[in-house]
Amino acid sequence: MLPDQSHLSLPFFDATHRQLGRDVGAWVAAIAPGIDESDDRAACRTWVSALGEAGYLRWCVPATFGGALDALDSRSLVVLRETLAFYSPLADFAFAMQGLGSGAITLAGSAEQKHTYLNAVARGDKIAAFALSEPGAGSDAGALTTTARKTADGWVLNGEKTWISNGGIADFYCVFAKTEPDAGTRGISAFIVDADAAGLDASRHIPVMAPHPLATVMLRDCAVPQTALLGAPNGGFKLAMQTLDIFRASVAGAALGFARRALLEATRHAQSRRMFGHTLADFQLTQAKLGQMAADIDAGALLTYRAAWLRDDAVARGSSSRISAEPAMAKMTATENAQRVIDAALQMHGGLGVRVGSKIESLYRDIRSLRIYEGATEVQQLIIGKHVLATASTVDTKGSDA
Ligand code: COS
Repeated sequence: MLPDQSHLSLPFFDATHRQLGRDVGAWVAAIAPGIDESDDRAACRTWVSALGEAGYLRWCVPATFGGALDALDSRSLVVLRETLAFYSPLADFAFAMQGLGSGAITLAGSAEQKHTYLNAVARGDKIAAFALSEPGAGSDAGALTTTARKTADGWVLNGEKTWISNGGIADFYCVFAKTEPDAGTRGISAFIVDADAAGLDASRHIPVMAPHPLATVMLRDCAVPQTALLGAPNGGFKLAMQTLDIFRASVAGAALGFARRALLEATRHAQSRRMFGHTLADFQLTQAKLGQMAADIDAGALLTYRAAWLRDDAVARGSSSRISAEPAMAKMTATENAQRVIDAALQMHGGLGVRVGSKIESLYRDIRSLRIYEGATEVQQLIIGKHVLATASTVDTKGSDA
């Protein structure tokens, strides 16, 4: 089963995206059925190796350090995640976390850091993780309390990071910690901490409704060398936000993959299920529902492709202007709409939809966390709202009120 990829003919994409979509679709369709996903951590390791071997992790890093293209290409990330998610949420997760976990190194790493980590990420030899959230700092990321204290040899980190994707299986963590505790968001720095660093404990696995590697990471007098500092001292908050700006559109891509799969499952079910002497698809009630689902998916898709295109276009033009509101709109709309689409698809399946082990039942669980991680819907609203306020103040309406 190959998904309909007609959306790749939209002008947001070029021939390389269309080819990438076809290639990864054929690849993942062939390999997914053979991968045992009953143990999420083992499955993620398998997916990282497979994605690395097939060359798809090269889209997570720039060409100089083993990547496919000179710079991260948001549209490729969206195409890859949308297609992987259609077949396997864990394949998508494994791919995405290699990008998010190494994104801060791509943006701000020294040549040596990039050489050490990015090449290995692209091959699938090192598993990456992004460690920002804490028990008291989720949406309010700036409230984090993990500290990094300067010593003669480097830094000593203390604190608790939680909800860390790939926690427990990662080879390294990009950790955000306070280096100037009284300076708010301007007192946070980023560090690369290897998983085997003394004082790092990622053994507390967090079980969740759609199982994937997730853990709490304790840092107790965790000493790292001076070279572990990532980017500018006290520039960590902005670096975290910039990293999220890149990957939020790709979360939207994953939501599209889930939603497209749910729509296909629902459509096929409606065409074959008989009731009252007809198929389910014969009823206008069903047709209206399918129509709404398709439109909801396309609304999220267009915002997603726009966000990715805007960023790629800015990079191509050498523009450093911030693009935050559009990825936020994409993530919010695509994930919220996907939740509604999957719920409608489940309803259409009736009892079959809630049977544990059915595709719709697992999609119903898989989509839920996408509305929370990498910035909950409410955070996206905040980002968009701030943008609206800032934009309004630049518009001059004098003389147009008469
Ligand atoms: N790019 C560059 N700089 C950014 C930025 C971005 N996307 N977003 C914020 N900044 C800068 C601001 O310009 C500001 O800079 P100055 O200190 O120079 O003025 C600074 O960072 C602080 O910004 P702001 O005041 O907007 O920060 P807040 O503490 O109000 O937080 C939100 C803003 C809520 C948007 C932020 O905390 C956030 O994104 N939270 C969600 C975190 C998240 O996604 N967690 C999931 C982790 S991965 S599962």
